Amino acid sequence: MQPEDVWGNRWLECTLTMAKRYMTVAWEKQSLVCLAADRNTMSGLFELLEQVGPHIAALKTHVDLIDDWSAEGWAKFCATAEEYNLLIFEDRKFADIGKISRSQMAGIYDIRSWSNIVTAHLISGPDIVDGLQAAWHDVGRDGGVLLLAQMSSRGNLLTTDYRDSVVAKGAASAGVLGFIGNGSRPEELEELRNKVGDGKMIWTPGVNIAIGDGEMGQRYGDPREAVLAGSDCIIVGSGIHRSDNPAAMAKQYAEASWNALLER
Ligand code: 5BU
Repeated sequence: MQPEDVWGNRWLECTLTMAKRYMTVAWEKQSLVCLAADRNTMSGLFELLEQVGPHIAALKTHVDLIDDWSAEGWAKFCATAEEYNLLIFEDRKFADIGKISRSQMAGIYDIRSWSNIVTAHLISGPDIVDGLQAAWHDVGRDGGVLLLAQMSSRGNLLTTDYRDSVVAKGAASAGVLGFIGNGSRPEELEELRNKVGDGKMIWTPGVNIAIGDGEMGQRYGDPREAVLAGSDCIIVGSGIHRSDNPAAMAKQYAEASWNALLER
């Protein structure tokens, strides 16, 4: 079986280089799991990566929540992630005007130099995507932007009208890899997929085998249902890193997501 056999129209219609890279990695590793590596120390991050690296397709970071961050430590961490054949996704949720977002991709963390994917709100208008793409090009790299069309947290202000505007503008933009959808509500996700069509990806946080409410307004839905509803990548954090056996849990999420893709 080749990637196009499992991804179907998504493979044919998602033309961005980063989309093809992700679908290939997911196919190679038989996993649609992106680990939300929300650990506060470099040693904690390394430990987690060594445990779950073989079972995931992408690694989502929040570079600004690490207590002992250093450029050298981070370079080593990213190199290790690449050895595991992982895409690196900084969930920065950029929201400023295009030129400032471009500059924020540089700075002390220099996100443009190691990320393959970043998140952005479209609240400031479509030029943010050009700003982020320009930042990658400034260092001779390629990347993909995921726009927030939905969020998993309760009471968020992303209305269906707002979602539709994000999808309409994002779908027409070559620098957009796809959209963030709400993994905790399969019916909302299905609606989003109907709007998006096959030409862009949908990645979904708010996924946990233990469905229901999480901490501080987080909500969780089932991994299989998210993929059946149209998610291309399940973003799982505490479901994996807070378990007693992260490797076994990552494997379980990988199998659930991969089987759901085959079923879809
Ligand atoms: P959790 O431990 O599985 O709840 O972690 C979820 C991660 O996904 C965490 O890093 C959040 O920043 C991220 N996230 C989210 O939970 N909901 C959203 O709508 C978006 C990102 Br966008």
